Amino acid sequence: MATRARDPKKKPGSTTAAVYATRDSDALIVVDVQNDFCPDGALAVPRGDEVVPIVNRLAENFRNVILTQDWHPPGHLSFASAHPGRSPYDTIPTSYGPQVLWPDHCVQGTPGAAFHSDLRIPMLGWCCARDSIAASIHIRSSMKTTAPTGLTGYLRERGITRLFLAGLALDFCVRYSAEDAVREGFVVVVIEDACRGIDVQGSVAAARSSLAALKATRITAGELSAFLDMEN
Ligand code: VGL
Ligand code: ZN
Repeated sequence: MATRARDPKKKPGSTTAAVYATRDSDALIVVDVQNDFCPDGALAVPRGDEVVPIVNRLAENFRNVILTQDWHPPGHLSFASAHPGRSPYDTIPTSYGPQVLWPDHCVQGTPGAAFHSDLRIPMLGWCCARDSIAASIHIRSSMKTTAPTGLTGYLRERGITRLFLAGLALDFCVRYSAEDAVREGFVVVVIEDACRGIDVQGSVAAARSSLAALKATRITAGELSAFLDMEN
């Protein structure tokens, strides 16, 4: 797959432009590959850092790469610390459905909110920060939802119609972004081995069945070339 991203005749140090296997209308959405979701982070996703080299290789195939960033103000409503008497991983009802309460994580401007330092994205198109506005607003998807992130408009303006999703966590932001993207009319492909899940209260299984019900395509990074050949 990685070899398809580049001109096979390219000599080391030559300036030949990359040859992409994907279409202009494709984008790779890299969800929340941030320090707090990696080992030793405040809300570590088991083996979350393993997605980094996979995402780096995937990114070489795309002209359009978008990074999303969980970016909470201090005291955010999704933090258990904002709800006296509650503990991390308790669930509370909200207007948008049950909300798992998290340890404080990805607080704006902290090292935990920074992207993993090994991410290498040659063609970064857009960085979409969620929840940058108010502690009382929760934007759990990177796509248009209860509050706009701007990403849907960016994608439409660029003529992007098909999204390939990777990142953290499969059972929360990747899942909700995939659901909202389908609702917004995008074709959605989840690259499952480029994601890792948190898995609270059966959330990975729930995410898988939701993706299956949405008819979102699920592939592995190693299947990308064959998938593109089949579709193009
Ligand atoms: C979120 C942590 C884990 C969020 C989701 O939507 O802010 N944060 N999963
Ligand atoms: Zn969060």
